[in-house]
Amino acid sequence: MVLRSLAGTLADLAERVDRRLPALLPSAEQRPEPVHRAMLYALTGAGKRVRPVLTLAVAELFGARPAAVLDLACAVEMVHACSLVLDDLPSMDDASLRRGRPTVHLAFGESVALLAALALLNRAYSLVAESAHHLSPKRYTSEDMVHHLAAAIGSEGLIGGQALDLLTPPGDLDLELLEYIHSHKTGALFMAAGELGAMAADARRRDLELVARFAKNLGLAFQISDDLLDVLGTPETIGKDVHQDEGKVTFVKLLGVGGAQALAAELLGFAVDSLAPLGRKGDPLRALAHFVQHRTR
Ligand code: GRG
Repeated sequence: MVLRSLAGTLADLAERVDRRLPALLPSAEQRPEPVHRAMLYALTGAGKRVRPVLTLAVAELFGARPAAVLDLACAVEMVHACSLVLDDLPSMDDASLRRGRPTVHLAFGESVALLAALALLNRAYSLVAESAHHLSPKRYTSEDMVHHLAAAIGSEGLIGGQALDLLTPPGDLDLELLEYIHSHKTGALFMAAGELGAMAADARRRDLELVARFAKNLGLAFQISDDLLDVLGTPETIGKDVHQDEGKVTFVKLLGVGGAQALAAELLGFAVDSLAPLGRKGDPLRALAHFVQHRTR
């Protein structure tokens, strides 16, 4: 019952993000129309909004009002949307379906997809800078927040994880390297989402570390469940191509379905354990971990 009402709270936060996102983009009628339309297309549709919900839930936990942090959370979703557009390109995952619709490069062409992805990333940075300026937390500067995001996305973060995912010969991949790849490719943005929420709410440094630990384990578990859905899901349920990972080394390949499920559960256990100092205040984050454990899309 409690979990059900918390799930409702998370769904409300996701809806707020959904409603706000289009308003943060230039009008699709404005030049260059194809790029603006592609940005909107990439950002909307049936996304789960897990990362911005994490930002909002963390910020609220440390005393910020969701309305004050909404644009910051939307910036996190813009970075994620950018990464999906790039990841789907023929030179990367070569995917045809995303959120139940043709991928951005199939709908708008490859050059427009690239430009739209870069424009989303730029918009995200300007929103983080503006939000940080308006929120002006005492413990963190705007530069801290912008640098934090930049480091999470850069070659030692998300881009680094993606690069190794694409470039490592399958024979060289063991569990340690796979964990490195996914904790960067997926975990780094989860960490930044949580940490930016905590910084926006002026959380203490030790709370920032707690959030980072939670989000890192949540992000890695989320990626493992993504690998599992690639094997166990259908295009209708998950809204994207399945068996995309067939030629790749994944957690499911290395550990089997049962082993990957057990590892995801263990990581979510670590994530939830790290919330202990928060007591019941941490319940929305526990509900998020529960969502990741049981997600079917
Ligand atoms: C410069 C931001 C940037 C990226 C360049 C392409 C790239 C480097 C990185 C790809 C990172 C990536 C797409 C990782 C996969 C993470 C993942 C599990 C995606 C699926 O996320 P969901 O399930 O998707 O949250 P929805 O559609 O629900 O938002």
